[in-house]
Amino acid sequence: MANQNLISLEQDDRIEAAAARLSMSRREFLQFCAALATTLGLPQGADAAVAEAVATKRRPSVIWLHFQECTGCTESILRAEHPTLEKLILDVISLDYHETLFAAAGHQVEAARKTAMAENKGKYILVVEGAIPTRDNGIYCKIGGKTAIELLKECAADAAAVIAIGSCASWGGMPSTDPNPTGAKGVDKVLGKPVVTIPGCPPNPYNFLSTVVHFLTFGALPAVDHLGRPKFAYSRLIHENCERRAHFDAGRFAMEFGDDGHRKGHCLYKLGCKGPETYANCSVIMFGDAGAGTWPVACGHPCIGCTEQGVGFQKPIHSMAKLKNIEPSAFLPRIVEEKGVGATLGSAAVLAAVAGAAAGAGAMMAKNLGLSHRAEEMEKAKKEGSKATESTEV
Ligand code: FSX
Ligand code: SF4
Ligand code: F3S
Repeated sequence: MANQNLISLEQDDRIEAAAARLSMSRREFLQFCAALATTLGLPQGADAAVAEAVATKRRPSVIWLHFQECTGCTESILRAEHPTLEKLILDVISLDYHETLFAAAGHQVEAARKTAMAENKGKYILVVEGAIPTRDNGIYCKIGGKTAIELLKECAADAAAVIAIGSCASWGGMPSTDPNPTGAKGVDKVLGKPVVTIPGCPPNPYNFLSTVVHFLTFGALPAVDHLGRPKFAYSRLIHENCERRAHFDAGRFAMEFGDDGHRKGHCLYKLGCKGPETYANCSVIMFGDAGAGTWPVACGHPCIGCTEQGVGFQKPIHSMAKLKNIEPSAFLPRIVEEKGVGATLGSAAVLAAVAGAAAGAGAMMAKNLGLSHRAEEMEKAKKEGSKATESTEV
């Protein structure tokens, strides 16, 4: 079923201008916004609001800090292959400070950071990439004479929102691996307050873009779980939507890399796949934009749980995962869903195309993603007897 609101925007001059700015056709631009709305699990009609916001809203100023990390978060955004995903990201935000991307150096960039912070006081988004070393008063990471701890606290003081991008900034990630010689910690621990986290090593750029677009469209960050992770992306186990799930259920496993089961695409659980204990949407929206169907499990490697605190970089890669639940695969229809909510069929199909998935299975996955999130909210609301919270105030 086509979405009338979105189609009516095709004649809108503002949409045409935005599409031209991004070297896209109007149709591509609208399809992309519909896919974003689907990723966010927004209800029917929200895709038009997303398109309008991306086309017309003032870009929020972003200060992007780098601490202990490999710059993979930034790389994954810049290497994105969708038509102009990196262009879109740089179009929806005004990137006013970013050490990797700035051509200038030294005092010049320090001045740019201070100017952007002063001009956008209380309104800018602080994005933090990398863990913060806290041992020995934080001397293991200094920028412009300041420790990471000092710089983080200074930049967070007047930010409208703080986003920790990548597992390092979210909970310490790789730098915090035992014995954690620098005392690497996540942003929330250093600031002493919750922040929005987008874990992954690297994180999926699509989840970052969707989070920023939510902020742009609704003036608030998306609803998050107890670890600060946006629910639209991290409310489901990878195992629930995995393309190899039927093999798991049927007891067909790869036992060694390169054996018959591995060649046939059987389940990687016995090779240490952490999908059953890792919350992320890699199995739904794929990962890395390197082409159709690319994400670790599709490439034949077990998920290492890179998004999951206590799993990624903590558990040995080939040790067996804990099965967090025994729910049937999310490919199967749920029994609690109500009609009229969740992703539209049109936008689900677009996401399937964007993700490069087979149209039927991809549309089913995307449809399920939006609906299941709504279903969870509805179940919670029913239990609490009140309306579910749609977003988090900033
Ligand atoms: Fe690297 Fe980012 Fe991993 Fe960390 O991504 S890809 S080490 S999460 O902070 O740069
Ligand atoms: Fe997929 Fe891993 Fe689960 Fe097997 S164990 S179904 S490979 S997520
Ligand atoms: Fe990471 Fe596993 Fe996804 S290793 S990229 S969480 S499939």
